[in-house]
Amino acid sequence: MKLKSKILIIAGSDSSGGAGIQADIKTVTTLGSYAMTAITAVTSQNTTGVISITSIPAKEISRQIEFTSKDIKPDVIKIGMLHSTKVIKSVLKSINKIKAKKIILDPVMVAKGGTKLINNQAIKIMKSKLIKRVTLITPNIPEAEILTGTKINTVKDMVYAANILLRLGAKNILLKGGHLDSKIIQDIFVNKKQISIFKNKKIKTKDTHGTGCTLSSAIATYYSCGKTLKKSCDMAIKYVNHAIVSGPKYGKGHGPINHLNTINIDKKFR
Ligand code: PXL
Repeated sequence: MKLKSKILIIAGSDSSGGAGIQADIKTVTTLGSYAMTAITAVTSQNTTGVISITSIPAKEISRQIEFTSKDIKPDVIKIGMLHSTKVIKSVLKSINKIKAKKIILDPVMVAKGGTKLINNQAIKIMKSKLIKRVTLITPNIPEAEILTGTKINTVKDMVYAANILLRLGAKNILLKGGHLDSKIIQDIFVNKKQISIFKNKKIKTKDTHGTGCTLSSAIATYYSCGKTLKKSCDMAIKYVNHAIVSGPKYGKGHGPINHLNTINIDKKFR
């Protein structure tokens, strides 16, 4: 199979393999593209929770981004876990230096088990500087609540929060509705010109570890292959849904999804 495109993933490592860099590489690879990485932190975890987080020095994160990109230019960058102000500043500097244009940001804040993956000071700079530098942000409801200072209980509240994010400088937003209590999940795609709602049946399972990482990496891959952002979101949501349905039921806690589900692999989307 010929490789379709090149993606640089800037994110944390999840030793359990379901989220973080591991989920990102599996997704990009499964969808037929070439994955490169800049690791921001190493987490020790299993499906029941995170026991420790070790930061990678900010300088080393910048080196991974800049030196790698200098040789193999990524078509799209996906950003995941950024735990400190120092790390965000370095990443901003590096993506500016390499003149990155297409960037998907998953504003990772809390792991499934409840462990915080970013500190409060870093959230501030994500809000004031990073959001406006990227092409698309993909917050879930708790993340959108923190970024906008609003409470989200309905789809109307989601639209309201997305508009605040637009005012903060976000160009495109995919606000994921999975945390609302309903049988249908409504994810909304918003920019200055349009609001689209993707509706999908909620799948009843506790095994959803890494869905956010997987979704943003799938979006990055489809987008790198020339799909529009909206279409990329639509296709990525379907990919994640199939990965959840075919989950391997591993572990005693929040288990991983099946990145290798073959639904879209053979389809020529480029
Ligand atoms: O799903 C968010 C996430 C992102 N990045 C890393 C993680 C997790 C969740 O556990 O471990 C490294």
